[in-house]
Amino acid sequence: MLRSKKIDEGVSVTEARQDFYERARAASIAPLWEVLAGLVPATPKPTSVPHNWKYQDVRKYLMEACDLLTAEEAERRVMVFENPALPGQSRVTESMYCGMQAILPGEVAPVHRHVSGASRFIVEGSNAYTAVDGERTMMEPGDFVLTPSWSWHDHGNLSEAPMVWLDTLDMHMVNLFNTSFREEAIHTQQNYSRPDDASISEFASGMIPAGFEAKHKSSPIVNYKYSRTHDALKSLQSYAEIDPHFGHMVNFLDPTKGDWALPTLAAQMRLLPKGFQSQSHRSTESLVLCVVEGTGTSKIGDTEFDWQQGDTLVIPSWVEHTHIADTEAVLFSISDRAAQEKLGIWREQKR
Ligand code: 1HN
Repeated sequence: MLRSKKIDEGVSVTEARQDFYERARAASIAPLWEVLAGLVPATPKPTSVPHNWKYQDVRKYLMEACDLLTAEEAERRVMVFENPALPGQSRVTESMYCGMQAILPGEVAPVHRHVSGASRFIVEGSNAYTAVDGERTMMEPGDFVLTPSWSWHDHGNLSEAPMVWLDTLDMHMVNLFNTSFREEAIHTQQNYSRPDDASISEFASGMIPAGFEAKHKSSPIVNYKYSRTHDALKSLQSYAEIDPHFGHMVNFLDPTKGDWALPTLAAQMRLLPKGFQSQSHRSTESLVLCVVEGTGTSKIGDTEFDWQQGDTLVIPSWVEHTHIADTEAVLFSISDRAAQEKLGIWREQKR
């Protein structure tokens, strides 16, 4: 038998049905057929919209915040990227949180930890550090730094200039499940139990310490240094066939497990040669891009966004996009793909 009706057509409302719905609702019971099409859309229907936060605008607000309060007062002096379609929710998309944090010379952002896992992507400055569970790393532009779930972390700036980075956290996923815990340390700074960048020496060169046992689901590497990432991209560019959708791209992985560096967030870095135009792509991940080097234009859905160093773009789920590089460009990206893959729900479509 052929079906006589499609889900999207809905069900007509009669007086008797309406009366029934109202009585049921009063008992906290509701008819599924009134909401089914919206609950289970045929394709993703994000509320969030594509956007580009121009770094020069963001920086002005950050520097104004620096005049108004200290990093310690704020705990973290961050200006949050709020999707224009989701104001007041601290969401860059439905599932992702992003913001830019500034720390001035001599300031500290005190030690705390939370269930939500985080990453930093350095945009401006040098010689400021993050310390994670007893290991300190000095950060430079392009570095990708992890503060895994429940790891103690604090930041400090030993330089003469502000440092600015992009924070990405998975707290909207954590809060969906109501699994958030948070703790503040008594002191503002940690004792260092290992040499600076010990995890780079021990885990980022194709070997791991014998007998290593993973303590958590994230990579043990604290800082994926841009000098190494850039090297990898340049090596690929020198001989490898370019991917028509992604350019030359590397994935930031946990070398002890082969999975993404964080269990919920997937980070990548791509190099787009001058004049490169990517073929159209979409996937179910919410993707945030940050421009490391170069200039170009991205068409995201129907909107074109010109970008330059420090700009942060967001591509909601299932929105088709292409990138054009006017100069050689390097783009960092971070998304909820790692969580989606673990749930078996990630999809992509290449054109
Ligand atoms: C946090 O701990 C940091 O450690 C940055 O730098 C942003 C946003 C919400 C909750 C915790 C950080 C954050 C955050």
